[in-house]
Amino acid sequence: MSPALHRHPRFISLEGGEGAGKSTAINAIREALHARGHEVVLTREPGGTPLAERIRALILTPDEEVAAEPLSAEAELLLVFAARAQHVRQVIQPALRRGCYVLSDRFTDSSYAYQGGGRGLEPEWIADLERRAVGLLPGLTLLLDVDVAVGRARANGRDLWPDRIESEQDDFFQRVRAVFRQRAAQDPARFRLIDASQDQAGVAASVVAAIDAWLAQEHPRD
Ligand code: Z5A
Repeated sequence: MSPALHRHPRFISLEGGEGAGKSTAINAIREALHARGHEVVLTREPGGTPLAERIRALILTPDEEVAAEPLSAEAELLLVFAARAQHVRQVIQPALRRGCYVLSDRFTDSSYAYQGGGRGLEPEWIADLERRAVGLLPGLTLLLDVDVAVGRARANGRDLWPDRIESEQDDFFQRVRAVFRQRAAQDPARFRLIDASQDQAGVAASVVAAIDAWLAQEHPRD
């Protein structure tokens, strides 16, 4: 029998496509939790530990800059899970044991969306890796949802070179968005869908309202 997934109430993830505004939103959540007296650990995926950040570089650096061969979809999936296995054990679980809230910019839902939806790998394989290598589910996941063209235009406005995944075409990102939305619809107890087409202040207000409602529901005495 494969191991079970444990959903932790102090573990919160943010998900969404490119340019959805996760960076601004995560800072607004951190401030809201701090203001309520909670200790918060902010982290991200792929990455979050020195070793996992090195794996992140392998995943995101354009192929020609790493080696004279393309990274296969299967190797990409195993690399995101190698990074996550380290991240969970080195950072997330210890912080949760200390009583902190953990806010992660992306987690396993991104693997279902990008490697499952985008690359076409089997969700059953991802689910098996999730149970065996991770074993942990966020208590709350905020999905920042925005039209692909809008998100990409925002990201392109930053004047940075696109990384290996950002260099994919629009149809890849449409499949990514569809999987995120499908997962949110299938698990309404965990997901909150945030309209990320609003301006930054509007998105920040929506995520903080979602956090407040969730704290009141999960931790009525906080
Ligand atoms: N990946 C994967 O494939 N599998 C996995 O399992 C995991 C990840 C965990 C790196 O993630 C890549 O890893 C990602 C998925 C893959 N690839 N892609 N594409 P990342 O989170 O580091 O990269 P990202 O999603 O591409 O980050 P991003 O584009 O920076 O998204 P964001 O954090 O949501 O955006 P932002 O930095 O907050 O904002 C981007 C720009 O838009 C910035 O100039 C803002 O000022 C502007 N912005 C933000 N919000 C707004 C609003 N509301 N209005 C106007 N302008 C805005």
